[in-house]
Amino acid sequence: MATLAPIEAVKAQSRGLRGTLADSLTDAPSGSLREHDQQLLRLHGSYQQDDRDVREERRLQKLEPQWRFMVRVRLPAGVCTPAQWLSLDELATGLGNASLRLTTRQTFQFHGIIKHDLKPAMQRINATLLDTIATCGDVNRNVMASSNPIESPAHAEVAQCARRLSEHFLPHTRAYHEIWLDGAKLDGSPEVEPIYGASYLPRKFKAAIALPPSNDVDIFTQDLGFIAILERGRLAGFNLTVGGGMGTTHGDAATHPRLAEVAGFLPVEALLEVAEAVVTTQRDFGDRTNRKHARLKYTIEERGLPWFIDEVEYRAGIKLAPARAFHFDGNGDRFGWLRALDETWHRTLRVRAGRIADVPGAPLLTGLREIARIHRGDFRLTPNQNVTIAGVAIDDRRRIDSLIAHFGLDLAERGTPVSRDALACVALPTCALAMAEAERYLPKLLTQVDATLTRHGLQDEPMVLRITGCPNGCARPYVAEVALVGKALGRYNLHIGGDGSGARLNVLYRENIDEAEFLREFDALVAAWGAQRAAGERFGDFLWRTQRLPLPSGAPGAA
Ligand code: SRM
Ligand code: SF4
Repeated sequence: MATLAPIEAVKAQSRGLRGTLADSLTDAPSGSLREHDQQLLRLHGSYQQDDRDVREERRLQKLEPQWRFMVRVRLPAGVCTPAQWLSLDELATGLGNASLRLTTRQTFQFHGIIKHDLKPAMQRINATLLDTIATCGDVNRNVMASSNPIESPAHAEVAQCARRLSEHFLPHTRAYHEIWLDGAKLDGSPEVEPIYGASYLPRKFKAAIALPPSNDVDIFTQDLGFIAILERGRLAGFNLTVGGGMGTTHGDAATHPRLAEVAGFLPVEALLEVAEAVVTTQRDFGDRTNRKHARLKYTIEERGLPWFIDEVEYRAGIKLAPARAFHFDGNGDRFGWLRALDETWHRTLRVRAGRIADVPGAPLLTGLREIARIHRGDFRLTPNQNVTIAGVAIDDRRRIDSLIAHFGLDLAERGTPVSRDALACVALPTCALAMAEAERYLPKLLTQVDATLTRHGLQDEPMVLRITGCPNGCARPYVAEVALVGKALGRYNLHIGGDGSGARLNVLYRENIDEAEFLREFDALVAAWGAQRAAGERFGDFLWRTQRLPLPSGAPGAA
């Protein structure tokens, strides 16, 4: 019989995620935590990292790596108040690396926190009525929901459903309160985890709710998804989607990205029961022996969707109805001022690669701070690493506009469609798994991509471009029309052929290419697109129609 992955024992023996974290935090003089505690820390919402830019230099100097901590906030549906924004900004400036990083799952990350400041950082986040519980690790992560309130009258209901899901799947252990908030210490056996059990889930687990026509949450990339179905403007229920995931490993054919499948329709009242049935089925049947094979997508792939649906229906005590019709028209954000049905206004600002910092000529952190000082609505972080200034009264628009202009926050309006929609994961220097640059390379890459599109007169056409520093897929690259996936420093795999709404996987087109090779390939493809496209045809659709990409087996026209 295959043996359990080592982390299974760490979780099971952690006494409800306590481990020796409290002691590790005060261990002197290292800036690191003990090894097992580093793994447990993730379930509390933080990662131990080191600054890879100085790793080699410090090794040569015989110094320990420059240990720093990343902290991720739990923010269901990405909604926060201006007061919370200001507190998080203060925390980033005081204890972090003076930047707020908006993630592809609609929340904030802090980078660069030293061990000594980790507990104060957690306490300050809690003082803003937010927390970081279960934002990393083998649990249900931050629950996403379509971000733009103008799209539908059901937006508030959907955001509320995301909050309910997030709360429902919070671990029951009081370890977080004990360790970070000086809550009363456990006396006796650890708390029972009614949903997760002592070993939590076999792997990370991700849930989202999409509100058509927007697929900004990339619903088909999620383990568990709910596509909101409206009847006469009211939320009638959801189509359930299961088994999506992006992560893969270069050279390991047993791993691959996968699109979720639509399993059926459920009424709103059954949301928690069905979600819990999906989670507990994965808890009981997910592969705990091989971390690369432990996501729900593999459980479903191997046992089949009919088996999975039977199991979920049995556990939830309901029968799913046939899925209802739905339509997505894109997975990007909508920019500029838009009026919602309640007469409030919303403006989405482009934040390149989600990084909010003050850099010469672009004081984003200061600009958004000034907006937060006067804003009376809320902020919505989008799944595309952008931020919406939401719920603005008509009379406040002028003041906000003048701050946007003053601080140069109108990147969306100044950029091309491809630069507005592009995503990049964090990668170097903080991500331990990065093989190549992503966030730091994005500005240069976009300049070159824009130049290519302009050369062929296509600069005003939309195109979903994403880049990641490794194949794990944190910017959901495998549903982009063009994606660069890091292989080594300066080298990427080129994937092409997504459909612009997150409903089709792209295809590996060239392996391990450098910038010059990418630009050559891209130029040739764009030239053909410009010359032969049907009216309004998107880049990805053109590539499929004209079979310019290696067709996956089973696709129409494939060998
Ligand atoms: Fe991710 C691991 C950053 C969204 C798939 N991801 C990591 C770590 C923690 C690296 C590590 O394990 O040491 C990265 C930290 C970098 C840093 O310095 O901050 C990291 N992931 C991110 C973020 C910040 C990317 C971003 O630029 O916004 C996103 C944080 C989301 C959040 O707020 O929770 C982020 N990661 C995603 C997504 C997209 C999504 O969830 O919608 C994916 C693909 C979807 C999926 O999970 O299938 C994703 N991250 C991974 C994987 C591959 C998982 C797999 O099934 O193989 C890893 C590695 C792992 O788990 O072993 C990973
Ligand atoms: Fe790091 Fe890879 Fe995720 Fe990028 S895709 S943040 S390099 S794990």
